[in-house]
Order: sequence, then C-alpha cells, then structure tokens
Amino acid sequence: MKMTSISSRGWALAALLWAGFMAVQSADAGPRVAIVASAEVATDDPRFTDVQEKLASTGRFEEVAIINAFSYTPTLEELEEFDALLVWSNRNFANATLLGDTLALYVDRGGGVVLSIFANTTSTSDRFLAGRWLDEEYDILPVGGGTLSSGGQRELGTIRVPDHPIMDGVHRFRGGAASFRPLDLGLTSHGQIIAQWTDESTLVGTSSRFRHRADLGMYPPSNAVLSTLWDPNTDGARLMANALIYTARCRADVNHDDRVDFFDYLDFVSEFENGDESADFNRDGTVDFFDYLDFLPAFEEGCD
Ligand SMILES: [Ca+2]
Ligand SMILES: [Ca+2]
Repeated sequence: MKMTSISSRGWALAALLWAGFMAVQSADAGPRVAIVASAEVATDDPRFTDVQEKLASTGRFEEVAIINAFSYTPTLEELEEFDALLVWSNRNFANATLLGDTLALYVDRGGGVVLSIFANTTSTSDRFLAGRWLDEEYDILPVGGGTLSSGGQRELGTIRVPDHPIMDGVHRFRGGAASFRPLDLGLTSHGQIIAQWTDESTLVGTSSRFRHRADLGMYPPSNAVLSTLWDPNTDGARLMANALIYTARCRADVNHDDRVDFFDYLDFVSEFENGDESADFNRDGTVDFFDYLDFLPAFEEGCD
C-alpha cells in the first residue's frame, strides 16, 4: 500500500493558508439583515426587491433577506437569524400587534430595527407597529404624525450631527417628486435628530433610550420602481445601509447590556460548553471550535 505523506513544512503551509482563508472569511462577513415590510402583496414585487438590490449593492452585508410582513408575522427566533431589520409599510401588516410585540423583544435582545415611511408616519391602524412597540414607546418619530409629499422634490438639508456614523459618506439625497417625509417635525421623548430634509422634516433620527434603533424619514423604494421616488444616483442606499449597520446587533455582547466585557466571555464559554445554538458564532449550523475562533477577535474588537 502506498502511503501519502505530507512534510511538516507542508502542514505548516496548509495551516497558514487555512488561517488566512478564515481571516478573509471573517473580514468579508458583514451583518446579516432582513427587510421586514408590508411593502406589497407579492414578495417578488419591485417594492421589495428594489430595496433588497440597493442594500446588497453596497457590498456591506453577508445577506439581505426579505420577510413579507403583509402576509406573515415572523417569530423572534426567525428574526434572531439577523443582526438588523429594515421595517416599513405600504399596506397593512398581517398582525401589527404581534409584530410590534416581537420587534420590541428583538430590540431588547440587542437586534437593530430601522423604521421607515410609512410605518413611522401613517395614522392608518395596522400600518404602524402596535403592541409593546407602541405601548412602551419604541418609536422615534411620533406615531401617526402624518406624511408629506407635496411641494415638489426635497433633498438632504442640514446634517445636525455631521460625524454620526449614519451620515458617513452620505453627501447627496434627492427624494424625487413625491419626497415622502414626516409631516410632524417633533420626535418622541427619547428621539434625537441626526439629519433633516431641506424643509426641516426629519430624515434621520436615533434614540437616547434604545441603542439599536434608528428612524428614516424616507420611503425605501427608489425611482427604479416609480418615477416620483428617490433618485438612486444619490446616496439613499448608503443611508439605509449605514442605518442598518449602526443599529446592528453587536454579536460579542452576549448578555445584551450594550457593553463587551468579561461577563460576555464567560457567557459565551458557558453556551459553547453546553453546545447551545446561541454559541454557533459563525452561523454554520454546528457549534465547534471554529465558533470559538471567530468569537475571540469579535470579543477583542468590542463594540462602539
Ligand atoms: Ca455585554
Ligand atoms: Ca458554527
């Protein structure tokens, strides 16, 4: 029998290549995000797929999924596959109360939610989030404040917090002839204005209470869907992607207290030893040593 032998140098080289491959894999893997919208009846409608394509084209996400909240209300377990969600409505949600309850829990557990028009401006019940979301004021724009679309095109106006990560690389935004934007200039008690439209409507808001929340005062589909919508030659895709990345789950914050410290390490090791699904850090369906290897650099890097 002929034995195949590999020299020790060969093994060393293989190990080096493997380490390099894993490093590249980790570096390339951005957050996993999902559109959770009642955008239209059919999931392949351009009101869903245009936004999916725009987000994917930024190259900053490992995955951009579509969950059709017109026909279906996802469970917390399903949502926890993702680090951040872009939520909006153009039709009724299948169950605005159940979705509001679930999204509040998702935020409590460190997941990011970016809420966008019309879900954050409409006064039509079943098109804004109800349940715990409404009762415990997870909103940034005031509920039912109304939507403005008159007066012709509006653009990105004053950036009130210029160094905010959501505004990174966002220099131009043109809303198209409709320029859907919030009518009410106010925010909820914990809302913070980051950027405005030229007429001072809120374009971007964050929260002093919820680290993993942001609101966009824009309607996500672009003029590839309808000529009166936002102009994709401007930075709308970048703006939506930045908001998702800003709110996204910090995966090394295992105990969801918005800090990365030794307690997270202890929790991870405990989950790892128990073989818990939550210790599947590289999300390949099994808990093994590669999860530990991926957790370590994320833990060392920490979170903002
Ligand atoms: Ca923590
Ligand atoms: Ca794994």
